[in-house]
Amino acid sequence: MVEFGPEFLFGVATASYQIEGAWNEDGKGESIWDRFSHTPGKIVDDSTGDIACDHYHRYEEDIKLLKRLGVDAYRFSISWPRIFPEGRGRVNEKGLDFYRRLIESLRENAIRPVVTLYHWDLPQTLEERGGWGSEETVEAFKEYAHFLFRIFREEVELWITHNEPWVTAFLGHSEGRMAPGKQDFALALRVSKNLLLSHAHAVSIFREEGIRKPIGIALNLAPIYPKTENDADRQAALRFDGCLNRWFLDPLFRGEFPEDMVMWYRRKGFPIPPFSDSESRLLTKSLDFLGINYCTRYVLEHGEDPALEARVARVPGGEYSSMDWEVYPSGMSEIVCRVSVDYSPRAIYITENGYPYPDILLPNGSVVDEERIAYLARHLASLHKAMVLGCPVKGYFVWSIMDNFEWSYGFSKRFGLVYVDYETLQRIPKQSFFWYQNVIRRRGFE
Ligand code: IFM
Repeated sequence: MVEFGPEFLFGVATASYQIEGAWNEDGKGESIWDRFSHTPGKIVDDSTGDIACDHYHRYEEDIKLLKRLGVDAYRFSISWPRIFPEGRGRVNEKGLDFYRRLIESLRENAIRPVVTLYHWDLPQTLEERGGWGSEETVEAFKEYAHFLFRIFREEVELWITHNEPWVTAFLGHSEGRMAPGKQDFALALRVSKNLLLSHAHAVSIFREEGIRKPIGIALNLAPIYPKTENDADRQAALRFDGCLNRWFLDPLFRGEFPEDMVMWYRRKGFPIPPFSDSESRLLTKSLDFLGINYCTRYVLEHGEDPALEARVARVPGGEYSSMDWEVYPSGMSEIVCRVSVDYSPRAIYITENGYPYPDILLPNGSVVDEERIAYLARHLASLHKAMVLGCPVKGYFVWSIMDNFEWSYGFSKRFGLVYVDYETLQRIPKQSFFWYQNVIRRRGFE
C-alpha cells in the first residue's frame, strides 16, 4: 500500500488563461497570451483562449466537480489583467469580484485555495513598456501582489508567486514558443533575474503584512542525464541542469547564480550582473516551501545552439507521451531527493504532475484513460519513496482537473481528469477522475 497521511494535501491545478475564457469581459485588459494567440501562426491548431473552458462563467459547476473529486486543495492562478487591466493603477472591481466568489465558494466547500499570482498572462500594456525585461514590471508585480495579499490574506492556504519562471524567461524570450514570443537570449537572462527579484520583493511585502500562511514559488525541475559518457555530452548535461534547475534553485537557496553558468554565459557574450547583498538576503529568506512541477526527465547531448551548446536527445526504446516527453516516474523521487539534499527546503509540494493523451469520448459517454492512471500511480509511488527517505513533501497536485488550452499546442493536448467537449463545453469525468477520487478517499492506493 502506498499511503499518504491525513495531513497530506491532495489537489489539482489549473491556470487562468488556460481555463477561464471571457478574455475581454467585465473590464478585463488584454494579456500577452491574448495577443500571442490572436497572432496567426503562433498556436498549432489556430485556437485561442478566448473561451477556453469558459470557467469564468462555469466556476460553480467546476467547484462541484472538485467537491465530487474530494480534493483537499485547488491550485489556480489569478489573471493579472483581470484585476489591473492596464497592469497597474486602476482596479477592475468586477474581475476582483470573480476571484472573491471563487475563493469564497471553495472555502464553503472545504477546498483550500492555493493561488498562483503569475502563470504567464502579463498585461499587454506592461509588455509594451518592456515586459519582464524591464524593472517597471518588477515594480508593477510588487503592487499587484501587495494588493492581492491585502485582499485575501489568510483566505488563501498557500501562496505561489510565479509558475515556472524558466518557461517565462527562456521559452517566452529566447525560444519564442510562448508569449511574448521573443528570441533574444540576453533578454531571457535579464527576464529570469527580474522574475526572481519580483518574487523576492513580493515575499518581503508578504512578510511585512504579517500574513500567517506559507508562500513559495513553483519551478519546473527535472533530473538531467548525459546521452553518453563522453565529455561533450556530460558538459552539455551539466549546462542544461545549470540553466533549467540550478539557475533558479541557487539564487533562491544560496542567494547567487551558479558560478559555472555565470562564467559560461559571460564567455558566450551574455554577461549577467550578480545580485546585490540585499537582494541575496531577500532571496534566501523567500521560501516557506518549494513547489516542484515534474513531468519528465531530460537526456542531453552536445548541440550547436549558440547559448548552451546542448540538445535534448531521445532515449532509444524510451516511453514517450504525446508531448514527446519521456515517461520517467523514478525522476519524481530523484528530483525531490536531490533538491532535499542539495538545498534543504522547509517543505515541498508537487505543484504539477500530469499526462497528455489524445483521450476519446466513447459512444457510451465514458473516457477510458488507463495510460493516465498508470502514469499518475507510478509517479505517486515514486513520490512516496522520496517521502519514506525523509524528503519533506506535503502535497501533490495533478495537472489538471480538466482538459484545457495547452499554450502553443492549443486544444490538441488533453491533460485533464475531466474531459471537456469544446463544442458544448460539457465536462465528462474520465476514468482517471474516479481513480484519483479513490486515492484521495483512501489517502493512498495498493
Ligand atoms: O499546461 C502546462 C502548465 O501551464 C504549466 N506546466 C506544464 C503544463 C503542461 O504542459
